[in-house]
Amino acid sequence: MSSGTGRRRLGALVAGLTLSSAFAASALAGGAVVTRGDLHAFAAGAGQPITGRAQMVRTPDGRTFVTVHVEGLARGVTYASHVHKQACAVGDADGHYRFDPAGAATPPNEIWPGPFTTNEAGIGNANTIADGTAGPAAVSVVVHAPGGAKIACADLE
Ligand SMILES: [Cu+2]
Repeated sequence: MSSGTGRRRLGALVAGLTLSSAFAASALAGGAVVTRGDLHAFAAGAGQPITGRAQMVRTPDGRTFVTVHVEGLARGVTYASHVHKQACAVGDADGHYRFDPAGAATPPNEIWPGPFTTNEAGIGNANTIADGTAGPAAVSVVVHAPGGAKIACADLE
């Protein structure tokens, strides 16, 4: 009698382990969604040979990583960078992407991979991790000059 109970408990334990490892495998197999694009100068940044790239990774566990690498900027200057809600060619990428469109105009409701300060070669790197999966309107990354002007943009595709 007691050994029968033991076997049922063991059976339940094994079933539970099998279920949890199956879940872990599917979560790993889920994969991340990656969008990226090259930076190019906007009209306000014309004259500066701005190049670089931006990348967004939407992770299976519901976070969003954004990285930006920019070259051709002034040396030792701090620039702002944000995820914007329109393509670069549409109204200079329009305004900032927001998780909640009616919410705050700052992180964590917006995604800001910056500010960042360039090195002596005029190169800047920035990254951020947002809690939440960016929606389909998170389509571009804009770099702003210290005064706020939009000087460069990358379409995330
Ligand atoms: Cu911006």
